[in-house]
Amino acid sequence: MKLSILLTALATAIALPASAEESVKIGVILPMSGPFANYGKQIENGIRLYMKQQGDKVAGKKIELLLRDDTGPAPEVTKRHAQELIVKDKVDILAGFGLTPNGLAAAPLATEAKKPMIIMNAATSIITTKSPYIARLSFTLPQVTAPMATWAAKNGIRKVYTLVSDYGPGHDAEGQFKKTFSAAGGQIVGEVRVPLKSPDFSPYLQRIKDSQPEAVFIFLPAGEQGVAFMKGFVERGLDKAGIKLIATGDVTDDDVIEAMGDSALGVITSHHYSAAHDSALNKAFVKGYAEIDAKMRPNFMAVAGYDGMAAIYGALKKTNGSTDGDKIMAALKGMKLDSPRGPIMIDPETRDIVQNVYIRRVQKVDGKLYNVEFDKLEAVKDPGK
Ligand code: VNL
Repeated sequence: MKLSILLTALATAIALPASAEESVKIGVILPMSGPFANYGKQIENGIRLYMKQQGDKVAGKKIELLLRDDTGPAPEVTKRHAQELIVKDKVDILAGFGLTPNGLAAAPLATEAKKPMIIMNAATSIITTKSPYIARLSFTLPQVTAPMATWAAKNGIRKVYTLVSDYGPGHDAEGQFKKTFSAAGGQIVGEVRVPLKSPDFSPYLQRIKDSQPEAVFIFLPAGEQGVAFMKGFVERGLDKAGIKLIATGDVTDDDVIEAMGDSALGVITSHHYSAAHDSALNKAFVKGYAEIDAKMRPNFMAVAGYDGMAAIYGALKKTNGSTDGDKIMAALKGMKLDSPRGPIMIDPETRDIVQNVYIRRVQKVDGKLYNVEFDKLEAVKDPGK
């Protein structure tokens, strides 16, 4: 009798650690060094904030993050990390992907291994079509560009020059702007694509000024490039020449807007997230974020990291902890979440995000620069599909 009790106790003692160690491994690939390092950090902070608020256990399993640095636009580095995470580390889910070329590079591996792949930034429309295991919790360039083109046409702007970064998201932005703006009666008076790596804006700015458009529409990947463009725009007197600057919110993103200084005041952009978004959920998000990282203000990438985790947690709850790729994808399709940016949904057909897009103006709030939302389009799907 005593022995059997002892044996039972012993068995329980042995079994417990084993079941407690059952985990869901998430391989997160992000730019943690190089020119986009801040953005990897933004996404990582968003992920960590969600886990801090919700705990690191879902459906009885422990969530384990394996973070890898892709160093910036480097598809071959991403591919190597994805391969190792799948084969060696045996991750259940891939996540992250700040840049389009990196997201595209990992897509075939997700398909082959049947691993869900949660996109937390990369925003070229086509990405979600590259694997049935991809779901996107960030945005697409056509999704945020079309509202900007519509707003411009409605507000009396007739002649626009476009300048975009010469890769996937830039091509998407240029194409969608042209399409929507022309359909609304606007005219494209010039267009230029600038290199993804360290563009020098001076010659382009001069050409734009000479062609006297009413506005210039730009897409540049979030970061230093927007700051450089804005500086040149003012230095070369394009603002004084009466040329308006309109853009997707990548350019005036919360991470760099303060570095732009007053030259950014009045710039109109369209995007899905601003740290100034007026909702209780966002106020809690911004406050929680400051406790994770006091040096940074959360931007659109932070919110995508946060929502990406919310989607993963939600899916695991629905599958009762099963990490089967097909079951997770089925759970993600049609999922609705309340995000700090507003209501979001994963389109069951495309696995891409459906969300509000806001029109914002750069203004000072308590002495700091913010994108203040003043108009919105509700439940916008990616028009690029
Ligand atoms: C991408 C799109 C990158 C938007 C960005 O910043 C951005 C991308 C780094 O898909 O590569 O603002």
